[in-house]
Order: sequence, then C-alpha cells, then structure tokens
Amino acid sequence: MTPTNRRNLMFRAMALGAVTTLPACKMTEADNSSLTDQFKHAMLAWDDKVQEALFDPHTLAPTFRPDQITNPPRFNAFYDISQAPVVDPATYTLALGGQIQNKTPWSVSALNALPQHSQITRLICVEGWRVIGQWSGVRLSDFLRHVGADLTCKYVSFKCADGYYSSIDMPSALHPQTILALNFLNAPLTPPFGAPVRLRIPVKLGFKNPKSLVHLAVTNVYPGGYWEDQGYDWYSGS
Ligand SMILES: Nc1nc2c(c(=O)[nH]1)N[C@H]1C(S)=C(S)[C@@H](COP(=O)(O)O)O[C@H]1N2
Ligand SMILES: [Mo]
Repeated sequence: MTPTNRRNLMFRAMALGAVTTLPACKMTEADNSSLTDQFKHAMLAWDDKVQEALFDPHTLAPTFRPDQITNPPRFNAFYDISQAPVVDPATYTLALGGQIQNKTPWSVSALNALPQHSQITRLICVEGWRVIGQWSGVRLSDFLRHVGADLTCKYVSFKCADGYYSSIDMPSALHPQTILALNFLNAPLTPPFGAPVRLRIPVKLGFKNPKSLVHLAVTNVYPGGYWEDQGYDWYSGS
C-alpha cells in the first residue's frame, strides 16, 4: 500500500465514521427540528464532499467467482415482496429526461441490442446484509453517450415503477461497473428484483440501486432520493 493509498483510506475511514454515527433510518420528529439534526445534515454534506473527492473512477469494486453467488437472492424494498410491481416487458419503455439530446424512450429489446456487460459483484444493504449476484446489461456510460447525454452535468436521476427514486453523481454513473441491468444469472430480471431494467452500481450501497426503472434523467438540479430525503447519506459509496 502506497502512502497516498493509506492517507486516502484514513480520510475515507473518517468520512465513513461520520456516517455511522447517524441513525440508519426514520428520524424522530424531535430530531427533525433540533440543532443536532442541522449538525447531522452539515456533517452529511461535508461527508459527501469528502467521499466524492476520494472517489477514483478507475478503481473497481470487488468481483467474485460464480460459486460465491447468493442463491436464492435476497429481496428488499420499502414494502413486502408480494407488493412488488409487475411491469410487462413487452410494452415497457424507459423514458428519458433532462440534458439528453435524443429522448426517444427505450424498449427492452432496444436495450438488449446494445453491447452487454456481465459481472459478479456484491450488493450491500444498510440493514446489515450483503448478497453476491451476477448481473448483466448495458454500461450506463455507453448508454449515456449513445443518447447524447451532457456528461458535464452533476447528476443522473432515476424513477421507478413503485414510486421509488434515487440519484447518483456523474463520475459514479460513468464508472465501468455501473450498468442498466437486464439479467440476473443470464435470465431476464424477475419483478421483485427489478424487472425489466434496474440500476446495478457496485460502487454504491444497495439503496442506490433502483429497481424497475421507468425514467432516467441527466440534470444539475439535485434530485435526492426516497431514503436520501429521509436522512440517508446521498453519496453512499460502498
Ligand atoms: N424500485 C425500488 N428499488 C429499490 C428499492 C425499492 O424499495 N424500490 N430498495 C432498494 C434497497 S434498500 C436495496 S438494499 C436494494 C435491494 O435489491 P434486491 O431486492 O435485488 O436485493 O434495492 C434498492 N432498490
Ligand atoms: Mo437497502
């Protein structure tokens, strides 16, 4: 490990330390109006800046062997698995918005016709569990270039069929392991796990992997997210 690496790790540990002092989710009403809360938000903003500065677009998230895959996978959403939205892949379209030249909506077959990338990576949920899976699909960087997205914009935002939403920074969106996943274990995604298209971004925590995407936009206006707006750290690198 080089001294620079060690220094980076130290800062990263400090930044993560700031995160771990926060409650995992739902803050109480008292928290919301208190000075402590304002302090937490200031710390989160600072933490995001530090994490963003330390992000190396060339460093890959760990990859795993096929025998390490978690099977069956583990479901998570803000509702029970029986409530997962069922989207018809035949009529499905992914709508585009914001700073994108060609906003023609995308069908599943059109997405499948773009170059595909497969990887075995780990998804880490803030609830304290992790799974390893093989997701494949279109690199988000390829897709954004293909549709003429303004890559100088700050954010890529996502809306889902179940009302969930999230957003990521442009450098993470352009990371080579960030994909619009269409398949899990070489078969089309199933409804609870994000069919027909989900974001799979191994450099971020699980909640920044929105499932069943219906809308993607490129913007400079901070889009927030379902959990992010309830106090979760927005950057949330993993
Ligand atoms: N549309 C949608 N996407 C979502 C969520 C959700 O509630 N709705 N939950 C997130 C959370 S908290 C996690 S940990 C992962 C879980 O993905 P999995 O069900 O494939 O394990 O999905 C993320 N994406
Ligand atoms: Mo999660």
